[in-house]
Amino acid sequence: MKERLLELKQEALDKVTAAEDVKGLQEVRVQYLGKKGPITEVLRGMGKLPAEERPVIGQLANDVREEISNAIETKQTKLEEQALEKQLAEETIDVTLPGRPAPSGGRHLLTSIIEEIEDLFIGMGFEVAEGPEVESDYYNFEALNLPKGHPARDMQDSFYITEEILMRTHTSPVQARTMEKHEGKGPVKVICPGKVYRRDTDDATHSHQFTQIEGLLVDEHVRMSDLKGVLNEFAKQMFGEDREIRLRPSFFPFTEPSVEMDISCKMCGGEGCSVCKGTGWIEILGAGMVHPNVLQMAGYDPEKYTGFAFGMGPERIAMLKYGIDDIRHFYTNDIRFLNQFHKA
Ligand code: 2U9
Repeated sequence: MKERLLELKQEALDKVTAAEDVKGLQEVRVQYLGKKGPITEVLRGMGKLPAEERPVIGQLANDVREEISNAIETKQTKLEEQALEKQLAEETIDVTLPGRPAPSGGRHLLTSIIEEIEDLFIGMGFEVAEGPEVESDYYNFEALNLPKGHPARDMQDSFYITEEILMRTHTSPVQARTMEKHEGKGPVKVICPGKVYRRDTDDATHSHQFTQIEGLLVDEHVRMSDLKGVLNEFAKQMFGEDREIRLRPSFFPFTEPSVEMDISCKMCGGEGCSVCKGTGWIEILGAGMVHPNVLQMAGYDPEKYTGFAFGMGPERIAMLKYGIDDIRHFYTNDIRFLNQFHKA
């Protein structure tokens, strides 16, 4: 019986040594120390032994059991440490490695240009005013000296929703609404950015939806030179101190007199090139002194108040500034285009 126990002990200890993982180890434990295990078997056979041998065998059996159990504990701890080291080794993060940049979005180029223009005029004391994109025929046309049937209405082909409701074709109705809110009293100094809609076929320079920024200043004694001063300041800050501006006569139903403002061409410095079509000048915006009819309809006495207004297309300014050849890039959200103008 004693040999059998020692044989079992060696057998079990060899298996503990050979065990490669905790699971294998558990199997050894169950196989040798379990209720149906051979050592338990031996102890059950104790009854057949001579009485004087029982304590010896009993003690040996317990020693063997204990030795096997300790060997299993020790091996289990070792296996768990090895497993942890292996896991840590696999999980070791080389903090010197560059992190995977989280793809971050950025401001859309159009948003940046609009904010840049807004900041320039806010710097000159203008406030930003906004209004509804679904507008009434009155505020979009009538209030701007474009009575029903006026031919100039066709210049702005419109998306009508009902006889009297349409998608605004410019942000001018916002200025008309703003003046009305002032009830003919005191200065109005606002810029009005926003989306506008024209029933146009999209191509490289036209889009059925685009943005505008218009401005209005109404007060007593406002003169054309004030308009020129503000536009000159805008051009210099937006396009560079070295740029010249020129005002050419033009026509808009809601301003009289009306002008268009050009800036000297950056590519050729005014000599004439493909960008400025040989003129040396690039048209940027339209402007003029607010038409007395428009002041009147908004409740301002044109004998007491005068004003100037201007309007520009941010897409056009972005296309000039960055040499973009197709207005549709602003709306088709092609990541290859957007990624070129990442402003945080
Ligand atoms: C009120 C009075 C006058 C706004 C003006 C322009 C000239 C102009 C164009 C710019 C680019 C339209 O999108 S565009 O082609 N706009 O040239 N806009 S004066 O005049 C106003 C507006 C409101 C009450």
